[in-house]
Amino acid sequence: MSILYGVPVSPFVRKAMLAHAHKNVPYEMLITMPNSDDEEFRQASPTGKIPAYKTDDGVAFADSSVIVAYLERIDATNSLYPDKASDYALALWFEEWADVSLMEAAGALYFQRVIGPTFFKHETDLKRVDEILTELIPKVLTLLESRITEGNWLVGDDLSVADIAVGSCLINLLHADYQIEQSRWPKLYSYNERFIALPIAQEQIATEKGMIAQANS
Ligand SMILES: N[C@@H](CCC(=O)N[C@@H](CS)C(=O)NCC(=O)O)C(=O)O
Repeated sequence: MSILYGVPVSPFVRKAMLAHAHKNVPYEMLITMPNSDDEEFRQASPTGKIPAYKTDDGVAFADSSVIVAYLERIDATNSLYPDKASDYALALWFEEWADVSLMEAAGALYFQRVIGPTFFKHETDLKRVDEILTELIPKVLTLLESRITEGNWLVGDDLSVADIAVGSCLINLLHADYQIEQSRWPKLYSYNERFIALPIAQEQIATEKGMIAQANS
């Protein structure tokens, strides 16, 4: 069976887990911290970043986008990539933007409020949180609001890699107790509700909440 290296509370590992769950592809999770010097993990991830992966035929690599693309090639059911070329491009754009820009804002808040205090015993930097809340987050949420169209999901009516990547960032906000203002970002508010209600998201959130509660106890 394939091996996923990482920890579920990492947003990029979460993205890989959500893709496996959506596509019903089984895997074994090997709990691995970023920068672990485990040899097999480093074979897969020379930079030490999580997630990393080893396929059931023994090929190792890292990066959530690579892992999701690999999954699609081994099992095309519940496809995460739209067929139409322009929709495919749009989905990849959302994924890239979420992994970089949305993650920069949502990940910063999640680190300050959850990951730092829970797993590294860092104190929350309230000045930094203020900057994140007043500058970083409104900018990305306003952009996202402007890109949400009529369909159920970000690119049309089917869930795609765009939703898996953006949704992974929205789960950061949920853990960090950030409420999306309905009056300011109405389309995003509804989109977030829809994503969080998905059974795959609910299951992922429950797993992560369990880990966070255990680390805090
Ligand atoms: N582009 C990578 C980013 C992975 C990433 O930055 N992972 C973080 C954990 S959420 C990490 O391992 N950080 C450790 C480091 O940068 O040294 C992906 O999509 O997998």
